[in-house]
Amino acid sequence: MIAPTTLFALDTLLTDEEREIRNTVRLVCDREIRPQVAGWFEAGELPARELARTLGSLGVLGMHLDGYGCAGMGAVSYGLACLELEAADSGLRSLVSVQGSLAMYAIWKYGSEEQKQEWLPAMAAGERIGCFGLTEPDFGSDPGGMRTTAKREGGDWVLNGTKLWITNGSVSDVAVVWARTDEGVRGFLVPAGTPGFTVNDVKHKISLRASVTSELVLDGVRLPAAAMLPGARGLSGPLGCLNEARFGIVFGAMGAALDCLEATLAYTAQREVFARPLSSYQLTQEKLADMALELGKGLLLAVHLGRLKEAGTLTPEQVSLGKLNNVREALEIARKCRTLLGASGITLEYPVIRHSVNLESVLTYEGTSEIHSLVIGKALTGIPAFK
Ligand code: TGC
Ligand code: FAD
Repeated sequence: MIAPTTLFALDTLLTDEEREIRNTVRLVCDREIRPQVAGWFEAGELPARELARTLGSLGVLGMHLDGYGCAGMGAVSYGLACLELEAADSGLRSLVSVQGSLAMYAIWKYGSEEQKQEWLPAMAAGERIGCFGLTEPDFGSDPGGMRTTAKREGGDWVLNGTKLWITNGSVSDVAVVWARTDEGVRGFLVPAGTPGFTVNDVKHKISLRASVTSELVLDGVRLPAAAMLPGARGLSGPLGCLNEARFGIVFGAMGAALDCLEATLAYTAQREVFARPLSSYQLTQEKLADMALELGKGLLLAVHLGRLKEAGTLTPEQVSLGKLNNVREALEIARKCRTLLGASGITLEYPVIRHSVNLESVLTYEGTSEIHSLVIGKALTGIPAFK
């Protein structure tokens, strides 16, 4: 018997340091997260503050950024960390993606020196949490339509509007909020507790239950001029952050798929049907082979995109290729694994149904599969078909 990643000799593509990082993240997930994650999912609660400190000590928060207490690791190392985190639960990877690739990245890339000094070291350590408010109730795929406004009043900015579906919202110390101004879309740092800023959690989720999802309400929120991110102008500001988080998902989704496949290989080896192990039937083996193939292809694509990112040549369209393929295939793998587990597949005793319903969110956030198809379609034809 050979493990799916061994079949593809994936390790031969990785450096010693990358393998070590992957193994360390896996170890911490095995020890501190896996034993509890199904319980958090069932309860719909996440000990986010405690987890952020654990993840901060592990060094994965903003690990691909340089300076300000960040680890400055390569893209493949970051991707492998996302893979291991998402093998535990997509909600955990979401916490890390939003903290490191969206909130911290926005400050790191577009912030003033004072903003970086104030927030980044504490966020890298997991002592402070950030969220990223782009989506609104009526504008998800089309953030360019946003209604949240920021208006100048004397030396201050006054923000009004509502953001929805915001990961980490109610556990955040700072929200990166994108708003329309007279000079186009700009980003603002809104500290928790600012008068007029309220946060309400989204309840009754069936997916990503081990993740905090919130509504941010900005009602006359007054901020000093220094709260604006000076380096981000226009929609390219927030969209530039999305490239980072989408890249993490290219690896992360394969982590969820790998966890499903490993659980299913173990299950089908011990489950007897019609007096023989389920794994001994040709129909089962065809499913297992197809899943290992898609998993391996997705991992090879992820590492390839990671190497392009490290070389500084990765384009947003290439990130879309990875996000579209790997989330779509991970969801297919999770569903196929569920069939092999039979009735057991619908319980939280196994990770498969949890990954499957989580991946429904992953398919939608960070650009829906349709949006990524359109990005690729535009690249191939030169014709934007969004509108
Ligand atoms: P469009 O006119 O094409 O572009 C406006 C400006 O943005 C630039 N641009 C990008 N820049 C950097 N990276 C990208 N990927 C970019 N895509 C576009 C573009 O060059 C232009 O710049 P400039 O200087 O000329 O002004 O914009 P559009 O309004 O037609 O929209 C294009 C579209 C549909 C692709 C974009 O709006 C889009 O990606 N929509 C999807 C929105 C989305 O993904 N939202 C995610 C919210 S965050 C989230 O989900 C977190 S989930 C939690 C977790 O990660 O775990
Ligand atoms: P819509 O944009 O209304 O799309 C509905 C359907 O229409 C989709 O199938 C879509 O593909 C399709 N569609 C849209 N436009 C087109 C088109 N031009 N052509 C064809 N089909 C189209 N956002 C944040 O800003 N920060 C966060 O931290 C965050 N976290 C999230 C966490 C969770 C659990 C979830 C579920 C979402 C999160 N989001 C976050 C929001 C997420 O980015 C949006 O849900 C996503 O961008 C889609 O927007 P929407 O839900 O409004 O769907």
